[in-house]
Amino acid sequence: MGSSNVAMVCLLLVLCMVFVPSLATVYTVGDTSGWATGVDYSSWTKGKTFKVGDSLVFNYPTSHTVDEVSSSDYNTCTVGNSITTDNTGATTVALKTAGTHYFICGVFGHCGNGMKLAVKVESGSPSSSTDKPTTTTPSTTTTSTTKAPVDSSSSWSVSPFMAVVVTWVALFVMVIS
Ligand SMILES: [Cu+2]
Repeated sequence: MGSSNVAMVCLLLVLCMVFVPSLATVYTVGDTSGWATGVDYSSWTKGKTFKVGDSLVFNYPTSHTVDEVSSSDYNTCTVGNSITTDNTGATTVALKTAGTHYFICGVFGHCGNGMKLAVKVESGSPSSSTDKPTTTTPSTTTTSTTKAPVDSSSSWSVSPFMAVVVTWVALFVMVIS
């Protein structure tokens, strides 16, 4: 019985390791519509809870940009004062600080046609402190670019699969011990 208890403890530890990183959510802005004119991003954010450690993925043709701006520039659709800007077509923005973050397209007229996104980020950390100690700099957000568009479901589909594999391995260990 002693060895099966050890196996059970190992199982629980590994399950924790598998599930904890998946609590940080990757949101694909606009889902299949992506980052484009004519999309209502205020209804896209409705019902979603954004937390520090989550990230946003913007997918768009390179005729658009992703600019983080101040609340006043967001409200007035003022381009040219952006805090960060990117136009690679696939922009990942890590939400590192609580508060509301504002994004618009920097192409004149596009913000007025709907390309404006306000995301209210809650401080309730997705227990990101327990995984990799990512010595976070106190900057607002960092903009990194990824070549391949990241699917919003990717962070959720991998971990449960790993959990199933790990569970079977642990059960196997318990049976043979
Ligand atoms: Cu645009």
